[in-house]
Amino acid sequence: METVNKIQPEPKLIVILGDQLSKDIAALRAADQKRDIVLFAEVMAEARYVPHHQKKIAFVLSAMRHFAEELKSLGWSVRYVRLDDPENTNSLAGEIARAQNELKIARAFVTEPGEFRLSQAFTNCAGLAVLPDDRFLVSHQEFRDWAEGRKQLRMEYFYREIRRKTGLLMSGNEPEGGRWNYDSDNRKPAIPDLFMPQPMQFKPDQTTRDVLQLVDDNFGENFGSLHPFWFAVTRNDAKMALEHFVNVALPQFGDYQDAMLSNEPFLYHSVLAQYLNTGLLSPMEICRRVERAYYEGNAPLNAAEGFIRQIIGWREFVRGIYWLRMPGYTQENYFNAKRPLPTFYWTGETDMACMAAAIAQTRDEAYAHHIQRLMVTGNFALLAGIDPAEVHEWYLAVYADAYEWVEAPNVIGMSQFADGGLLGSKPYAASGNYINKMSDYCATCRYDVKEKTGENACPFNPLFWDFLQRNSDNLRDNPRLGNVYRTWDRMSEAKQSEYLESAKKVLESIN
Ligand code: FAD
Ligand code: DLZ
Ligand code: SF4
Repeated sequence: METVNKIQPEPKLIVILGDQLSKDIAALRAADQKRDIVLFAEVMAEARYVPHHQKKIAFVLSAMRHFAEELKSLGWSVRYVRLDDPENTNSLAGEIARAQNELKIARAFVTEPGEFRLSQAFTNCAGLAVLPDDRFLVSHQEFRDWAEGRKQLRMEYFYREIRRKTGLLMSGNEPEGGRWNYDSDNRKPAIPDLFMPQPMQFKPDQTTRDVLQLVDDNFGENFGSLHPFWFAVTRNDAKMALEHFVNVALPQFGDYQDAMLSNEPFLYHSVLAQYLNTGLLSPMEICRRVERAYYEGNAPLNAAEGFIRQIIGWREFVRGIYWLRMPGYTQENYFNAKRPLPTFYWTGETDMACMAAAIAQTRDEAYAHHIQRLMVTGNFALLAGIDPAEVHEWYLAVYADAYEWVEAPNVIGMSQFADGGLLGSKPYAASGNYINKMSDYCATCRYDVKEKTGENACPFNPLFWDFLQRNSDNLRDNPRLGNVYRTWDRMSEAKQSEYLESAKKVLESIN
């Protein structure tokens, strides 16, 4: 009898990064469970490329360990390299090469990394194939095609296309309720409420406690409080956090989306971005759940639409911008702003009550919601002329949800206008009046928000005018700023000098 010598395909190495913790990730779908080896590596290069908040490192490493255990329990062969492994080469490229070498595996597969620096590093890895990351709704090519030939890129038009593509909150070809965007209904200041919802909190298990010890030992000097640590670190718990958000906070999410309140770091926000960005949750499952809440009568349309827009609109849009403009995007500096980041961004020691509150909760929770990031810490940096590269590094370091693909366009583009208006039609610059309208911070502040100049004036007030003056060449012709420049032009010279003098004193004091 003739024997047939079947050639067995060689095993592959399947690389899973710390923000790819999903069973549906492309590299795992390309794997053969019976033959291939899945690699996870905790490495110093990833823990140190910016001085991450302690909670962020703990979250990522614990979620990696839990996901690796889950895969093992499902029958996968897993090679898990811990941070304190004496053989650890401490870079992802190094660990891929070491695994290939030790396991005698030539071919490796990874899903495309979210950050440009890592995607560059992987181009030099022998035998490594990079698969597209299809956790997003829009591919790089689709975004490039959409952007091609447009003078300005505006999220709103992009968003409408994704609504049509996904069918989310659509009634046939029309948006549910007849309008695409209910943002104008979403600007109420919040009212203190004894029953304010809080995000769901989880008790650390033994795996998380081990990681907390590791983080304390290795990164104890980093910014941020490690304890209490309450993030979900598994998909099951993250799903519970989603369910909790939909039930307790979503109905008010729309109305109070832009509000800020002392001692209420989360308000009606979902606090899901860290789960979404690491793959514990997927964008469509979150959006479908929120859409269902609307159709079942458990959330108003302005909340459901506002929330879904953030995910299928802003989140996809900023990712498109990042890959369209990298490399180079993180160095853009339209206003040529040069001032170093003030130390109080790290210590929180400032008399400005809004800044102190946003920084303190960033330190405690590795979290601040969008309006705090944009209109408090971001606005101050913009007005004060802080070097956008330093601002970018700070944001990348301090939030549990921070990855460059989403952080950089929000900071360089939206918040600092350092890309000269690619992402936004005008800078998000505001005086103290905006913060006073949307928060209760000013009531307890050492500064007076109604004072325009002088020692007791809210620093945002003179800085606002100083910013517009300093950057007049770049901004005066912006049609959306016509009114503010006309107001400035109508001021007496004495008043103008008072503003500029006052701003100078503020800037001297922050140095
Ligand atoms: P919610 O307010 O509940 O919003 C729901 C979801 O929508 C978020 O979880 C997030 O996935 C998405 N989303 C909302 N706004 C945006 C946006 N502008 N861009 C992209 N996605 C958005 N988001 C990050 O995920 N990582 C970052 O590093 C990051 N850095 C930012 C820096 C600045 C200066 C600014 C202005 C915004 C930044 N954002 C970032 C966007 C936004 O502030 C956060 O996504 C949000 O605060 C996370 O909290 P949440 O989950 O409670 O969001
Ligand atoms: C954020 C992070 C940290 C702190 N540590 C690791 C790690 O040790 N190993 C790993 O694979 N990923 C880690 N990550 C996530 C990566 O930085 C992330 O995959 C890249 O920034 C690409 O988005
Ligand atoms: Fe912030 Fe100015 Fe209000 Fe103080 S007065 S909390 S500095 S906006």
